[in-house]
Amino acid sequence: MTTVTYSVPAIHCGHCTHTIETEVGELQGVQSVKADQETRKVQITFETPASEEKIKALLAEINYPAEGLVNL
Ligand SMILES: [Cu+2]
Repeated sequence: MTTVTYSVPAIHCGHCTHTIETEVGELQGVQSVKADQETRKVQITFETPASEEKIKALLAEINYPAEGLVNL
């Protein structure tokens, strides 16, 4: 299991966080998604077959591109 936190500047309201949590949550292998409106960060816990590549591709596809990995 891997947990990553991405910076997603396109987040601006609760609708955005809901969309991200729903869409990324549907990706096979994703265990949890927490999008934060205040910090504009998304924390995702996943295992195979999900991967950082797939998650980033999906975020870009739904117009919430990840701008960078946040090191915790
Ligand atoms: Cu929004």
